[in-house]
Amino acid sequence: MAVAHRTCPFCEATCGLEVEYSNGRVTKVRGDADDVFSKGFICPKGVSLMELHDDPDRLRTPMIRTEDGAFREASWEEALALIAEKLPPLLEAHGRDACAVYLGNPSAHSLAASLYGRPLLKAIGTKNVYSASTVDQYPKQMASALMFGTATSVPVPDLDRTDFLLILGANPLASNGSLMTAPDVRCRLRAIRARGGKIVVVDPRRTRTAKEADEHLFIRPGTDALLLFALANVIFEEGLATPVDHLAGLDEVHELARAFTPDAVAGATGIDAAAIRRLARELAGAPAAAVYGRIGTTTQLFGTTASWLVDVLNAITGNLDRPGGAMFTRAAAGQANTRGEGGSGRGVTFGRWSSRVRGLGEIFGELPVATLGDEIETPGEGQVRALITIAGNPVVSTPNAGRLDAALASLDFMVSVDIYVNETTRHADVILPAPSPVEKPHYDLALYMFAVRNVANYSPPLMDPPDGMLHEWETLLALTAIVAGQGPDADLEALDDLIAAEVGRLNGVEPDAALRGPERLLDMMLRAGPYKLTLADLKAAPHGIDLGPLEPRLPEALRTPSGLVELAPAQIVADVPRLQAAMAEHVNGGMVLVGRRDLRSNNSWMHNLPLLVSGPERCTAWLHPDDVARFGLVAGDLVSVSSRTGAIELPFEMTEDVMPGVVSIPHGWGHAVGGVRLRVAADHAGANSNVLADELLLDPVSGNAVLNGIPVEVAAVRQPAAMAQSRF
Ligand SMILES: Nc1nc2c(c(=O)[nH]1)N[C@H]1C(S)=C(S)[C@@H](COP(=O)(O)OP(=O)(O)OC[C@H]3O[C@@H](n4cnc5c(=O)[nH]c(N)nc54)[C@H](O)[C@@H]3O)O[C@H]1N2
Ligand SMILES: Nc1nc2c(c(=O)[nH]1)N[C@H]1C(S)=C(S)[C@@H](COP(=O)(O)OP(=O)(O)OC[C@H]3O[C@@H](n4cnc5c(=O)[nH]c(N)nc54)[C@H](O)[C@@H]3O)O[C@H]1N2
Ligand code: SF4
Ligand SMILES: [Mo]
Repeated sequence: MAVAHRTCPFCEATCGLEVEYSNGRVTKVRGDADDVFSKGFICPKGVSLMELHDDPDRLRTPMIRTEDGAFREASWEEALALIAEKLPPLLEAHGRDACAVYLGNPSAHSLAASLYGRPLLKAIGTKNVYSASTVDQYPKQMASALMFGTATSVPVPDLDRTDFLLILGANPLASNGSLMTAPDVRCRLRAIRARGGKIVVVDPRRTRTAKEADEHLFIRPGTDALLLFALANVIFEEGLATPVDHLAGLDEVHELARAFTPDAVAGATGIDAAAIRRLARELAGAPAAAVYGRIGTTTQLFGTTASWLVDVLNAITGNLDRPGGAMFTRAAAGQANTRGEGGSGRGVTFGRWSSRVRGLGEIFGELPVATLGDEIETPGEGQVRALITIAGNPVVSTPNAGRLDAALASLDFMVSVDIYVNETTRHADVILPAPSPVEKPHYDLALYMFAVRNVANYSPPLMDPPDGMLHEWETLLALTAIVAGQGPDADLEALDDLIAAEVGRLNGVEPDAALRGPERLLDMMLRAGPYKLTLADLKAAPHGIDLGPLEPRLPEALRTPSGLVELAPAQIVADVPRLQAAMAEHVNGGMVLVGRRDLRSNNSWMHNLPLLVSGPERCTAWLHPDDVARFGLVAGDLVSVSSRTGAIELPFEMTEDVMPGVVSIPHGWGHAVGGVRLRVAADHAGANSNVLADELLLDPVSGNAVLNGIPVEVAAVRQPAAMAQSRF
């Protein structure tokens, strides 16, 4: 038996795991007590690494779809040869845009995708690049890029030193934190209160995080921007503003905030004006405070505007870039705002091209995934006819799931790099599997850019992939060679050398000839990074390297052309009239849908692991008792929830933890569809909530999908066995 220490790849918390293994099996997983960042913390998903490694449904060989729609196992040679036979002629005949790519969430946790995804996209040369980022955090990254100059210049709450934390639309006790890499959030939150600080949570649900907080405010979904503007209004009007240095546009923001008085927003938000005034004074008066918003504030109608206002508040209360406030991480590798001189830069440009059917603007090189179905279904020049998915399950994760499901079935050719035959990959002609997490190298290139401490931790593979299986980075290289017309037997080492040379050139360092693959690239990025680390340094520190608490970085961290924090970016300011109109519309009494995460889920893909999926059914609709009564629901009923795009039926739970007028359903379920190979998940199928998400509802600034605050109809569906009387 051997023991090794490695970083958990399943969520953004980057916990250290202690893994026991022998003969190709993982025999025990526990938290690594010596990990410099997580100090022994682990959650049930980390433990389930063992079950994932063993899962008989996890693919070990490529799969090819046969005439009758079933899959058969194939060799790597055969699978790659088939792709080389089908894909290049399609590109030749219909142009590069005919092939779309969708990158899913695990790509952000994967060295292979982080380092070898870009070369593949470049080789395809398509503008049809999609990812989970447009059903997630792009509004925050867009606002940050406009204000601070790069997509990864996202201020994170300095959890370990703050005295006042205002959390909107995030439930880190279930999600373990996002755009805030912080293992063991509960412990860090408790420490805030233990040192006399205060936590306020704003959420249409009373979440586990809200229950840990000093105060919870219910908010009508989609109205955070109104609340945040009203907080700014009070801070300005009462003379409480203590703005940080290096700001441009302060007067403009002050002017814009005038309309959003607490009284003006109270109706729409459902939060009374006195509570807003008090919150503003507390926020402005705390020695150090941080405002933090996540999924509930990004995946909604005002995603970019709300994300922007979070940092407007941090800036005008003097908390941007100060210890205990919202600070900029300084990652050891790959972060754009650590490169070059600093202090100013080129900034970012959006909308460099647009989607063909709906004319939606490009954002960070991608198009909004909410329009992928349009691009597949609409005939004409540039129609998408082929799709490559990499670690993604858009049929469950993206809006109007029913339509996208049908659209995928109409493709001429589809390749998935994935570990399961699931709701999405069942449409693929070829599925190329990836090794298990313990068979891969791991380094959280992206997530360390948003960590609440500066840390770095590298995990080499513990064991080799099964015989003949390519490493995921080799698979991406093989696909790159194929779309570049080099055929299925290209010299991948030569291609990797080219990529290494390019990464070396960009970083101003020479590749280490003793290394190859992702290790060679990561080593160069570390050496070029702000701490001048090497891969060897990280290998010598299996519990990670602590690079210290966050330090003030302004103005050095800025990459805006002006060299200032752009407090009033034109693209966002232009959206304010729409917000003002929404303030007047308010509360129509209709039901709206919001999501919900559970500690033992991971979006759509960990429901095949018994340890995580067992227990009471979790895919239920939460309804407030007033709504239960209003819709005449009794125990044993199912509830039907419908929207413009579709309808689902599922069990309901009556709870005062959700506000009236709001129904909460978790995403990531709906596994009872033909052709998937998810034998455990099939018994806990649940319903796919994204059947209800409307692909036409977007945050117009970023193109990000609206997944929270979707108008729906709710009705009782009486079951034959239902009791006449409620058990509540
Ligand atoms: N209604 C609603 N919808 C949502 C959300 C919401 O809050 N509400 N959240 C959104 C968010 S934040 C996100 S990030 C997206 C997620 O959207 P997706 O990324 O599309 O969905 P996941 O469920 O994360 O799917 C991950 C896929 O990766 C595969 N996989 C796992 N590990 C590996 C690996 O090592 N290699 C490879 N190649 N594949 C692997 C899994 O089998 C699965 O197919 O969903 C979004 N959708
Ligand atoms: N266990 C588990 N952990 C995960 C994931 C998972 O699926 N399961 N997914 C991972 C991923 S990909 C991500 S992006 C992160 C997300 O991390 P979080 O953002 O912390 O995710 P959620 O737990 O969905 O919390 C979002 C909260 O927003 C609330 N909300 C909905 N609408 C609104 C609104 O209009 N305003 C406000 N103020 N609140 C609203 C919801 O009720 C919910 O409590 O989690 C990651 N971690
Ligand atoms: S919190 Fe996230 S990183 Fe930590 S063990 Fe759980 S899934 Fe893994
Ligand atoms: Mo996400």
